Amino acid sequence: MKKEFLDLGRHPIANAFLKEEDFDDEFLFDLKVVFDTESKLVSLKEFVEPEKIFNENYPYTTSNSFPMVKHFKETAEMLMKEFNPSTVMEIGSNDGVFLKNWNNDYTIGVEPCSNFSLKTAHMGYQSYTSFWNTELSEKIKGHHGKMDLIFTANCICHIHDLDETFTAVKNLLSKDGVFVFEDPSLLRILERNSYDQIYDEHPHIFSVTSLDNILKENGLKIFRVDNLSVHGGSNRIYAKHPNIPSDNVIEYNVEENLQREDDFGLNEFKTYQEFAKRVEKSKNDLVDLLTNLKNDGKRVMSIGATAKSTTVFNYCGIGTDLIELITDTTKDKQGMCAPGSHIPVVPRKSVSLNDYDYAYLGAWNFKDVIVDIESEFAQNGGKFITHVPNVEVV
Ligand code: JHZ
Repeated sequence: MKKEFLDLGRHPIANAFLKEEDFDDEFLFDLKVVFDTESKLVSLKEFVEPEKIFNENYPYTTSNSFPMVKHFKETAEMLMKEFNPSTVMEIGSNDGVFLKNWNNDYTIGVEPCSNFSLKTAHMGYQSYTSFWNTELSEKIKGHHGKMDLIFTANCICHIHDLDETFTAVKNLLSKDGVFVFEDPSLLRILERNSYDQIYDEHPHIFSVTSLDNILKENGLKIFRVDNLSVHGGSNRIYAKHPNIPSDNVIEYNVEENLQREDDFGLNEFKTYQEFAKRVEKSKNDLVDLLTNLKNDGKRVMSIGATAKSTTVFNYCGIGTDLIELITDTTKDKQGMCAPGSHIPVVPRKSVSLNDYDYAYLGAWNFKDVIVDIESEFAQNGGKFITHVPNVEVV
């Protein structure tokens, strides 16, 4: 049974940056969140059609966030060392930041956004421009055989039909193969009040508990969980076929994660109702802070035109009256306006931060990196604002 606990109001597509002439046609939907009392899965109440989101105009590229480039290099090295796979496939390969660490003789990318699949094809990787499903897994099996490593990051939680997704993975995974995937952690979101991980691209938000339930139903078994700091706290799940006699060990960290989530209350509906109250407080605190700054004549801008900040600005009703502009390193976002709030997005180099008193961290997940890069702003008296875990000036 799915029970609603959070209503964030009307929202645009989080990465649909737009021009002024398109404001009137902007697509909006109800961003509400539900908890499934049986599987313990947290999902959006209303899903947005994937083709509306992931197409040749999709602007988010992993390569524009250099800490993520390092993360995926280290991840690939670790997987190569430990599993030494002869065949590798990545689902949601974006602009090839993970793929490029593997030999293109035996590595395949799957990506529905053709702007990216064309790029990885140019890099020499067999690239399928497609959403992930059983039909595609059959096609790949026919062409390349089964895969020893199926990797995917920040992608499985983007797919509506999880049964179909995991069945398709099982179909293509070799007998001793490993399925490794990373997504934001529901526990960390509730602990840190980072409600801005909720947007159209994330139809599900995973706990280890819900994944354990759903993977089991679909004939896959979790044998390891790594807790990661990326994207404000993610889990890397390792799964394989059950009953492989050669290696049947489930590591202690799986039970540890399940226990930690249970202790926090992730299996109880009231935990989510309490989270909803904290989300509302966060909104009120942020709006109060920005309004007071404005009334004091202070100037505020934002760093990182993130999908997350689309949620914050639209839920809190923040527009150019409270935040003048956003800087971002991604060319495809620059010169556009942020979805819903219509705050202009500009290249970092076009702005002198010293003209501003405060910088809101739209990319709070890169706080340490950004504060370090912008140390001159702080030395000149500039201050940073974040809402994670609490609204504060840092
Ligand atoms: P970042 C996206 O979410 C969407 P977003 C998606 N749904 C998802 O799950 C995660 O990524 C993986 C810029 N930047 O990573 C680059 C600077 O301007 O928090 C990016 O546009 N200066 C697929 O959008 C944005 O900020 C910097 O110094 O919430 C960061 O986006 C750095 C480091 C980044 O993901």
